[in-house]
Amino acid sequence: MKLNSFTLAFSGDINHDSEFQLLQKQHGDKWAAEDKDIEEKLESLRKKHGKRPNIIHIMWDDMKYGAIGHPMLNNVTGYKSPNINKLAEEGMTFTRMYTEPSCTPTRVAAATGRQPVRSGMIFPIFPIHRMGLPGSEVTIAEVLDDDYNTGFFEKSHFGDQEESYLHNQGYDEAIFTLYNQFAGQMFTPEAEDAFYTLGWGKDEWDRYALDQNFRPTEWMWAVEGFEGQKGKEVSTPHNAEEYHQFNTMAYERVKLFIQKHANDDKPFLLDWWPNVLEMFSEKNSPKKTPNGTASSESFYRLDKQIGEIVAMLEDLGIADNTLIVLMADNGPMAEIWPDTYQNPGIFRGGKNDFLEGGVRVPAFAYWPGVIEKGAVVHDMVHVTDLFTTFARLGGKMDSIPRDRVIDGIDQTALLLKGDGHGRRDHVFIYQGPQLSAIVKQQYKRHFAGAAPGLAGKGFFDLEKDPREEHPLMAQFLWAWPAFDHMKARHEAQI
Ligand SMILES: [Ca+2]
Ligand SMILES: [Ca+2]
Repeated sequence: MKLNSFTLAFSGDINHDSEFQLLQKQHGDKWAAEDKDIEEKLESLRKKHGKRPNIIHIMWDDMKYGAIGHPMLNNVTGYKSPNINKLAEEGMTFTRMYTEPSCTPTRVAAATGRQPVRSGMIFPIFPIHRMGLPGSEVTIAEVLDDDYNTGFFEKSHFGDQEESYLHNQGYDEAIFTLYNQFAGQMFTPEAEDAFYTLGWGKDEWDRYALDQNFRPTEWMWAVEGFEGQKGKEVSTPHNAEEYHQFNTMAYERVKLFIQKHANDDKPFLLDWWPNVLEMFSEKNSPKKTPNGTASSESFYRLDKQIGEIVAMLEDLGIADNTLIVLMADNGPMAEIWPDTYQNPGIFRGGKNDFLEGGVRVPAFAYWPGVIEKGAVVHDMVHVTDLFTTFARLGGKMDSIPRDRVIDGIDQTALLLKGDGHGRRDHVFIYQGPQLSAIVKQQYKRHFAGAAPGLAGKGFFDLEKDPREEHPLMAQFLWAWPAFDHMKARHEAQI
């Protein structure tokens, strides 16, 4: 009976996207057998530790693929990430982790297992957009529910509606910013004095400005809340110092959360999405990284904090029952050179691009004794997969809603069995509402800017041409209908 219930829970009853359904038809029997092994392994871990695994998801901003994860890369980029390099050496490096191309969309995708086009959260939210993650979306904290202690810390970017607040989206406790670092750093009198931002808070109005409500002045940056209670404002910085005070406080709360729940009967889910990388305000002197920009200096601070967190897990004796997933939320932001962007690195493009540089990010997983040491996996993963994988690890696949399409695929097999055990060979790359490109296996087709009619020269072989510099048509006439069918299947479900 038990066997049947988990077989059912892992297979057809989740309303997966059509592309996964095709894969499942081809590989379902093999995957069901694998799932049986995996369930036995998870069950033996549960017996050993007396509970299901803790899950920590650390996701920072805007970093190019290949900036960190190995001393060789650090030498080339001028970043310093000794702690993450060590986790990569002792854990798993993903070489095809795909995100959405900007902050809010990726964060929503991670939390809900759904591409943001399905919830309308298709662009980064700023003060005061008056929009946010709809309450009807089901987050991973709502899925894990009372079986897990759930905490969210630092940058949500889920928007400024109460229903989008994390303590109203299933998290037991949350301290979070509604917007991004721009708001915290640039919508301040100090930044306006330095002309980082124009026309934000100055009260001298042009005498021709008739509409006194055009420029919003009342706004709130960060909120603290507990499930079932009303949230309260905790920070709306007036200068860089107050901005950093909030981030420091959020980090302290991350540590307190781990200490508080380490020996609890229930495991925990900790989403720590820090306000790193920074745009302007990390002014270290002397510089601590050879690169020296705001982004590399602030990332060095995060890397140190990550090292402290891992040491804390070890001291508390819970490191081997804790999965940590570490990643960036999208590619580098080209708008501010050189503080947030020096060059795109191996791939081409950056934040908000449909090119690989926009959506293929540095990503690692660490789970001592469970994930193979030094694993490098080339299987494709999309950020939505974390939702479904965390639900599986938490034993809550049955709580994933069945009334909507779920893009996230359970990738537990990849974590536990390694390279070649992924269950995805495709990603759909959106810019806002527009499906701009599709990757299937090693092939990619650009749709953005393509004229209708002929196939167009929008086909790429990413193994031979990772920078997408040699658009082809004739060689890929076989792929023209294949991608057309794939696009039609996908759009029928939107
Ligand atoms: Ca971002
Ligand atoms: Ca909800």
